Amino acid sequence: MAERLSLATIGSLPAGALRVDPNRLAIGIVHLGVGAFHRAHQAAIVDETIEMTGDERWGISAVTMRSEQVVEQLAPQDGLYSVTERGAGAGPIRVIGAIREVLSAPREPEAVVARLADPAVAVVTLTVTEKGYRRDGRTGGLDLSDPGTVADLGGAAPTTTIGLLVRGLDRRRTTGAGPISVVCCDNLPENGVVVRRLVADFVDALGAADLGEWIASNATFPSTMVDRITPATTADDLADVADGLGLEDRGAVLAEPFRQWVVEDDFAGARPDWERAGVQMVSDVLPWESAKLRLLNATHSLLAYTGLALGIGTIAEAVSVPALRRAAERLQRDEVVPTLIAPEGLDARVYGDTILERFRNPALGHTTRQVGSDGSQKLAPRLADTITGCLAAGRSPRASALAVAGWMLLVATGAPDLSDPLADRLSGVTTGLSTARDVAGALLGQRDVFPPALAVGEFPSLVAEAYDALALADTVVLAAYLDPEP
Ligand code: CS2
Repeated sequence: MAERLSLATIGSLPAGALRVDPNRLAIGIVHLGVGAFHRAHQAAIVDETIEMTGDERWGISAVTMRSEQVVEQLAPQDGLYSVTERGAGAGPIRVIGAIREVLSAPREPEAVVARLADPAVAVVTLTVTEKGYRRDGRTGGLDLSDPGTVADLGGAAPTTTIGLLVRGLDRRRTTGAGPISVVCCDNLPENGVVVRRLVADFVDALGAADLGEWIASNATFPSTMVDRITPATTADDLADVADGLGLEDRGAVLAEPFRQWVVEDDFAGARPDWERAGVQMVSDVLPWESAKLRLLNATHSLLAYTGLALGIGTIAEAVSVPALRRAAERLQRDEVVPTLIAPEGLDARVYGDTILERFRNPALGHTTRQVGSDGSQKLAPRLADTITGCLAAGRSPRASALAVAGWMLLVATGAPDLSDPLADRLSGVTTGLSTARDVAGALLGQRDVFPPALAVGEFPSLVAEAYDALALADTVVLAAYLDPEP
């Protein structure tokens, strides 16, 4: 068994794998939600920025919000881990030195609050996934009935993302730690606006007017679009990485070579000179976020759910089935592109094609099950604007309906390992319903999952039609559903 990667063993890394000196970095960023995506995206970009600029203020304090596994992976390695690119254009393996501390929010909330209030910290980034925000699906605001939020509001040691963040902001206020920028990196439209609102809801519920005022003048919430396909690391991947590195790396992540980060340039204090690592700093991120969510993530969900219905294991396999590829193209070209306000200079159709090309990357092994998780949280942000846009323009959103129907099929058949925070309640909603029409109506009527506009008019019958087609798990039937005889 190879020795483990850590500060003590960096001397035996392949030449050039570690590009920054971890020992020299101060902590200037707190990251909440240190999963594989953060490691492959923001942390890797910060590492590269430090390399390019020599600005050593921006080491990361990486906080896990739930899983202790991340601590076991990274703490014995002094925060070091590697990123391996897979697919055409892959660069050499890189060891990331930017993570300088690993904290566990459930175990040491006070240490996290103290770090959030560190005057040297000027940026907080977040990847806690859609469900980590504990929103009320009906209003988009904070779900004030969520037990974790209720406990945090009551003054318990904070366990929720927003509770923890607000505690940290309050500590900054009382200690005069200075301004801070809160940078959401989750796949939600206008993600900065969302987090600002959730923070405001929490502060309102506390009745803390002083804190609200302090936040309004000392904190900003830039929106961002983040993109890099990062499948969960497997045991085989770990063995490959150990071979390449000559050291065991239990925190290793694998990703496609492509990556993109578009950030609204609205910072309250200092920030890394991210431009130097290719980050796009812009005044309006919304068109970038919408294009990415509606073209990439929505198509991902469509391929995941139709793929799962056909028993297909990976996104790369799904996109090479002609009927599913047709569905993906139809979603992009006939439903998203005509209803999207694309960022200036971006040809949305070409962008869609490059996304499908990325999905075809056979080296990623990105599973349909991983992308299909948490559908109740993902579908509306990815598809609702496309569906309502098509309906308003007299277009029939057949491919969008297929994505929704694919998720419903999983819910209604009680797919045993479907990971979704609402799985139990939603499969209960469909118990005893015998027709696709009933299932579609019952699930589209869930106000915390879908907006009301999807439960009326043509859409429920389209979803029912898609559901029946998909339930047969026959690509000929699917093709006929997508392109019905006039
Ligand atoms: C995927 C995303 O799992 C999912 O829901 O659609 O994680 C996707 O891979 C990333 O957003 C790509 O940037």
